[in-house]
Amino acid sequence: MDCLFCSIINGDIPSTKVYEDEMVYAFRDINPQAPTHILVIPKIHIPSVDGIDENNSAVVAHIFECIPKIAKAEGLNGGYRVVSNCGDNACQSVKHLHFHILGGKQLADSMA
Ligand code: DGP
Repeated sequence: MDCLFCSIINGDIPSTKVYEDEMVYAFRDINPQAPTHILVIPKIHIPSVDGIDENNSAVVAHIFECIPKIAKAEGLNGGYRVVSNCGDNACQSVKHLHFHILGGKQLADSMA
């Protein structure tokens, strides 16, 4: 399967890693939209939020255990935003489930 984020997990495409364990990989977004912009992804290929089900939701729960630890390590004490774009209307550009962590400044009040 030709997937950009699977290639990043495999190390075929370089990335700036901020966290990794047996289920999860987190790295800096190549086009940061905030002073801190990290992508947190499952190592298994799930195309989007739409692909989460009872067979794979444990990795999603684990991602949400990792996110506060990553945020703390990044010093995001003032708060941060977690976003996952799902599908074309949400402008999802990479079809591998990912959660954006955005922080390091006062973020916009509007999300859409
Ligand atoms: P989304 O639009 O929600 O699908 O977000 C995809 C994000 O992936 C976007 O913010 C840019 C980032 N991205 C795309 N290609 C690369 C890459 O090769 N390396 C890194 N680090 N980030 C990438």
